[in-house]
Amino acid sequence: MTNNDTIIALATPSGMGAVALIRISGKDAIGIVDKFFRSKTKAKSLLKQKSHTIHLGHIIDQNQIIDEVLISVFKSPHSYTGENVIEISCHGSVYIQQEIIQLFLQHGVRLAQAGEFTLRAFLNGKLDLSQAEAVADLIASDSKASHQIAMQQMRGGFSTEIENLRQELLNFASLIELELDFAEEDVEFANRDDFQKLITKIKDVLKRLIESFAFGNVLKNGIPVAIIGEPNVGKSTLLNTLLNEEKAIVSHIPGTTRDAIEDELIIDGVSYRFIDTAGIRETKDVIESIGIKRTYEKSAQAQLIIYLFDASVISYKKKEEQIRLLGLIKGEIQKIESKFPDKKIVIVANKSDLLSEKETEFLIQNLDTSLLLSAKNKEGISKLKDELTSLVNIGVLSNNQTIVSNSRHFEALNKALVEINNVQKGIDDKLSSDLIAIDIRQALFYLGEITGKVTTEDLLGNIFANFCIGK
Ligand SMILES: Nc1nc2c(ncn2[C@@H]2O[C@H](COP(=O)(O)OP(=O)(O)OP(=O)(O)O)[C@@H](O)[C@H]2O)c(=O)[nH]1
Ligand SMILES: [Mg+2]
Repeated sequence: MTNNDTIIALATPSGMGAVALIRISGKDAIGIVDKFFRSKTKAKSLLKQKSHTIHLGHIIDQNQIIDEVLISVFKSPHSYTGENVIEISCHGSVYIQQEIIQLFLQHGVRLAQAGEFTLRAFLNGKLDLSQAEAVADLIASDSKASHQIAMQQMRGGFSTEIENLRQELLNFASLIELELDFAEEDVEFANRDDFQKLITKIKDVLKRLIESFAFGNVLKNGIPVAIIGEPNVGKSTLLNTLLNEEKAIVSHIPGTTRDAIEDELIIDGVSYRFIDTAGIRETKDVIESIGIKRTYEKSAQAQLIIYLFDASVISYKKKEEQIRLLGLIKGEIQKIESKFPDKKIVIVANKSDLLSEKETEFLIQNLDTSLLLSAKNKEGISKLKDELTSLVNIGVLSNNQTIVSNSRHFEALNKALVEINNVQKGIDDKLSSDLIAIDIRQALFYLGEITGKVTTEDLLGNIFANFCIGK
């Protein structure tokens, strides 16, 4: 990855559109574009224009007008990449886009690699590494929650915190290493009380960030919600109704669903992944058994479980029979609750359309839930959605609490915590300064990996390869 050449890429999605944006960055960006630009009003050189100005004119190749365009000029260091940047807004025909890009490719510009503009921004100190990664998250964000996490990370909240702690730790490392030079005189430059305080503070911050990951990751990728229950209670119908799409096969035959079927849906700005599962029952059918095993696995992985049952079993029944049947349902619910003691289980009664008013009232009085709906007739669905929203605590987000959603950061935070714990142990065991210094260096390394103070070619390659071209 060299940093001296001039790169070009389409920044808008490929294909036809009203307008397209082509971005060029590098030392010679302005000069190269200037050779092929003719202003519409008066002759002017782009090289002489101020930064952050826009110019209307033509892109011309051998006296042929390719397009009428708007050119934005950004001069180093006041640009996204920190280099000279030209942005060409042209008409969104695929032909025009390609003609313009080809023209510059033939005159000393090369095609940018994925994420190369942002990589340059990072290398030129415009962004730290976690901020650069947040740019990719921001582009990929598809819900209010994931957008908020990415924005927060881009503002640099959490990398500033890490960087400050790293600096403090670095100061101590230098003092302790200085002590090594005076080993014979038995001096202590680093105040041990202050050092202990710092280690405790770093540990607390690391732990908090590591814990936030579970929540951040779930919000970013969708909260998994498993829909479970006995066969034929309407699980697949509920999935279809939620998604507004005939995603899963519905039939009156119990045991229709074998494999888990999932899809995403955004409710109130939070993304969920609903998982329809095979109905739970005793069965000799080999394939169905595998499906049921999978139901339990999916439930274990899910953040929330919707336990659905068929409320219509009590219709046209005598009171004693209703009570007995409800007892059976409650027994099933208890079994599920004891199987997943740590999970939030939402109990939902389905097929409310088959109940009389009296039966509905009986149910509501005798159940711990007021979630009664008809998946088939799409009734009572908004109440279920409200329940889900109230269960997901997005308060953490609005509190501006830092949330880690990037698995690379999560890994580095965990490694840093291991090293900090080693430092702590070293202090407790009264190890000599030279041994403690080694652990401190390791912790500094992992903390630096998060903000990009410590980087390797491999690390950068991995991160920026996941970007889109043109960003
Ligand atoms: N009246 C009524 N029928 C429903 C309702 N929801 C589902 N059904 C019917 O119940 C039957 C079973 O529905 P499914 O959605 O396939 O049930 P399931 O729980 O996915 O069943 P399995 O995949 O076999 O475990 C179908 O005939 C549906 O039309 C409802 O709200 N009211
Ligand atoms: Mg089904």
